[in-house]
Amino acid sequence: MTEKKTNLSDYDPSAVPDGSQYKIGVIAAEWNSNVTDALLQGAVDTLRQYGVKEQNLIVRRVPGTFELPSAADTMFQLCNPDAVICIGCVIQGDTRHFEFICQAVSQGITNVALKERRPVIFSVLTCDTMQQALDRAGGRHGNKGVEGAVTALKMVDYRKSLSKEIPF
Ligand code: DLZ
Repeated sequence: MTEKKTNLSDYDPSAVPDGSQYKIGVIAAEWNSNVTDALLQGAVDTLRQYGVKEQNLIVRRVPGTFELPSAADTMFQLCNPDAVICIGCVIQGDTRHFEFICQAVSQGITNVALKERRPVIFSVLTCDTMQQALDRAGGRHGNKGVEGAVTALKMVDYRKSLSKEIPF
């Protein structure tokens, strides 16, 4: 059976792990900041709600979505977070920038996650219109930053649960 999720902020609160021992990085692109500011707020509010301490929350901005993978990689090298949430918003325009940026960020985030063996969360909206993005940045479809924060906590918990079984 397929499940169609209509609101990105809908989740089961009882299934979200406690984040009080986790160090989480959040990197947001400046492009389309009316959208990425709302996603960033959603992510940070949710991380705080589930116990992530201020000193364990690293928030940074980069110029555009294209820069997110390299910025996440640098954050892993210099700050040693348990996970990094990448926040961006790419809107289809007149040129082919859209497809290059979407391809680079999705592949780049996957590469960093596999290299670091730590979660790198894809909180990137890839939309045809600004309205579609606003609908997913606190509008009628919820907030993709909230979804990213919940996913980060679950994925860090997943990794920690395995490291208890097999020390590495
Ligand atoms: C250049 C560009 C364009 C056209 N569109 C977007 C966009 O919709 N969203 C976004 O986050 N960034 C965009 N950028 C900027 C690129 O991500 C990047 O910052 C520049 O190409 C410099 O590497």
